[in-house]
Amino acid sequence: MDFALSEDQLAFQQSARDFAERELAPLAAEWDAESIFPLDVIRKSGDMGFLGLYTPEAYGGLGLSRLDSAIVFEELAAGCTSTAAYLTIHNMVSWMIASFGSQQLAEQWVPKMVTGEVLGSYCLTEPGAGSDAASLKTRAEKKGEVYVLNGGKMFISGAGSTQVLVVMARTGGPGPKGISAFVVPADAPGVSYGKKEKKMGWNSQPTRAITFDNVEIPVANRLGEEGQGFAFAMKGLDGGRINIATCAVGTAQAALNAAQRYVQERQQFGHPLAELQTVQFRLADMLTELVAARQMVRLAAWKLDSASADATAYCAMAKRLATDLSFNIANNALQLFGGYGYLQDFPLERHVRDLRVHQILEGTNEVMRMIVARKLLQD
Ligand code: FAD
Ligand code: 2MC
Repeated sequence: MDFALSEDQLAFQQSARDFAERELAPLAAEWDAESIFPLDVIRKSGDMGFLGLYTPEAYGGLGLSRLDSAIVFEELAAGCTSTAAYLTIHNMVSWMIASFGSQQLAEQWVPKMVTGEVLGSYCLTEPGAGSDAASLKTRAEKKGEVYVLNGGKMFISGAGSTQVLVVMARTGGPGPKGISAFVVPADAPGVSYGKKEKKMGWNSQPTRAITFDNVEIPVANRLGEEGQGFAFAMKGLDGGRINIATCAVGTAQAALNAAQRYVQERQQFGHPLAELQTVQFRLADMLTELVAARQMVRLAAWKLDSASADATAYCAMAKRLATDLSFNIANNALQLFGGYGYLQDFPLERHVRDLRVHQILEGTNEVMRMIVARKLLQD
């Protein structure tokens, strides 16, 4: 067993770190404050391969492993959590179309997604179906050569600014087996968007509800067979949860780096804060938990890469652990900054606001515990 990163992994990590320092970190506060979705920078990230990290090479992606991709996303998140997190969702969508769509459908959409000409959104959640995703009600009725979509989605990341939607909709009876997945052009007649939600964090990407009113899409836009959509959605989320977890770790690292510097500069009671053992102990715990979170994420990514039978449970464990620990690390870093941590002049309050939602989306941390406990009790 070798825990060291390979030369290739170190090179990916360095190029992602350089991109994050050059293109993301300097503008992250402004994007947050003004709710700017930085389309130009997102498209530029396509030149680096970041829009198709684990998308198959056949469609222009880099075809990296989940582990390699996690290393890259962690670095990007240290620059801007919210933008990096959107990149992960886009990667998940392009991977789903490439993996589960017909060759023709994949050729139609995926190469354009890898360059950034087309950006994607993942549409599972509905107003009445969040954690209980299999209860979703959006319907797709087959009428000849088309499906007619009716219903609504809630909380869709990127919505209104993306060009392609992967939509989970009901083609059959109740429950997960009645769900199919479709590729829907975001500007198809009958697709409409709600207001841009005002959020606590993740402000550099829009979040909107979507309504489908008699939206006609070709049968050829279905991913796989009828009834496979829920399993596809969950397979997408296995990797998505690693991504959300690794973005949390990257953000926690950025917060810890800031705190480490600050306590050595800030003087109170005649000496730097770093000389206080209570501060040292806090930093030691933050670093220990950060390393534990990162290793858990990498283990889960490796499980997914190895198609291990318990990969889903490991992805859930990693998402739960890393997002909880990372939120606490960022919150502790804010505490070490005292009142300054609460000011928008420093990045700590943004890190805390951005990380909070990592405990909620791509499955709440309660749902993660449910997945882990089911696996534990079934074995
Ligand atoms: P609910 O399911 O109503 O849960 C409310 C509370 O009850 C939670 O604490 C939950 O953990 C708890 N709970 C529910 N059931 C149980 C149970 N059985 N046991 C214990 N506790 C339980 N969705 C998409 O499809 N695509 C996106 O791009 C997307 N982006 C998002 C972006 C943002 C900023 C946000 C906030 C959400 C996004 N979501 C997206 C939706 C997100 O995945 C859901 O919010 C999440 O899955 C929870 O669903 P809910 O909000 O309906 O909460
Ligand atoms: N991979 C492959 N198949 C899977 C799977 C996975 N990871 N998870 C479930 N399935 C299959 C499962 O095997 C079963 O099929 P079968 O009966 O043939 O074995 C089927 O799907 C139904 O699974 P469950 O019986 O586990 O379904 P249940 O309704 O009990 O709920 C649960 C499963 C709670 C885990 C799921 O609804 C869930 O993940 N909820 C959270 C929703 C969520 O994560 N939303 C995120 C939205 S995206 C987002 O937030 C973004 C920011 C993009």
